[in-house]
Amino acid sequence: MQKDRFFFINPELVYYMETVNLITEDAVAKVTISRPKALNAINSQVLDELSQIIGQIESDPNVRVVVITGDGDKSFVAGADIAEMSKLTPLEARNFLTRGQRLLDRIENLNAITVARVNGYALGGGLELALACDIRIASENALVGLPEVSLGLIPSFGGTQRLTRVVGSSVSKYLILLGKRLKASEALNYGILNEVVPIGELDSAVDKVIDTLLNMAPVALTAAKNAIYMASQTDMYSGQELEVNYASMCFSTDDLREGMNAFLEKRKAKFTGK
Ligand code: DAK
Repeated sequence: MQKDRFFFINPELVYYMETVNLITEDAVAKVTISRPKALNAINSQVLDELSQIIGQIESDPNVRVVVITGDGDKSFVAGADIAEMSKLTPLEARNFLTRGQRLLDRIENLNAITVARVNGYALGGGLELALACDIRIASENALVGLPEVSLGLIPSFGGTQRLTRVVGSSVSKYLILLGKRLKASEALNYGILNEVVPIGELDSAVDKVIDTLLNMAPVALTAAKNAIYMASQTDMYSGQELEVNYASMCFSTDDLREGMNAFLEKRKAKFTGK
């Protein structure tokens, strides 16, 4: 496929860059990281292009679900690019690190719900990217881990923080300090992955998740996502206060009336996002 940069609209928005592309159709944006020869490892070009693509998604209020995946059926993202990193000076590394952390923060804080379609290796920065997503659906051939200490490094795109929030410090230390690479089924048991399916069923599993999300009330979805995010940022009292505020705000939406009326009238709700 040609990899020039261009937009075209109708019926889809397609944005092809050299290493990352975006296809937006209706309310769903699909982002693919594409450096198959390096198993989709993240170099500074990927960081730049992914950042532009995420900017595109941030500015499109119609996008409700974002799927992030890697090109091919072998690798989601095999980490930050080791060949490039091996030549970085401390200052260059700091710049790379800061841009990577900020980008993953932006992905974590998108209003849309994000789904990592983990189609193979998700190591180092690859797992960190998946951990910044809301939901992780993986194929059985996925292998996940944060093996940075084996390279003389530590996870630096937020991995020490996000993995610990998902699995707790005991398991996080066990995985990071031993540089463990987990099979998909093991990662599923730890709760790092949410679903694992045969590779041939990955797209239908992701589609099912997308359909379910698109059938939920949009305002409630974003409110729930933000409230859950704040659970790791604040104390119990403030978190609950925020939860009450979000919940009361839902009572001002047409969608709440529609959802409750639909239940009482024994029909499927039709949400409008208002
Ligand atoms: N970077 C660059 N190239 C990679 C790569 C990576 N992370 N992973 C794989 N490749 C390349 C291989 O070099 C090989 O290239 P050629 O030799 O063909 O040119 C090609 O992809 C195919 O890889 P293999 O031949 O090794 O394929 P296998 O199926 O045998 O093995 C593997 C796949 C994923 C198990 C293996 O490639 C592997 O172990 N890769 C490294 C995985 C890894 O350690 N990932 C963590 C990287 S560290 C920071 C910011 C962020 C980070 C760090 C610092 N700051 C700036 C401070 C993040 C760090 C990381 O992510």
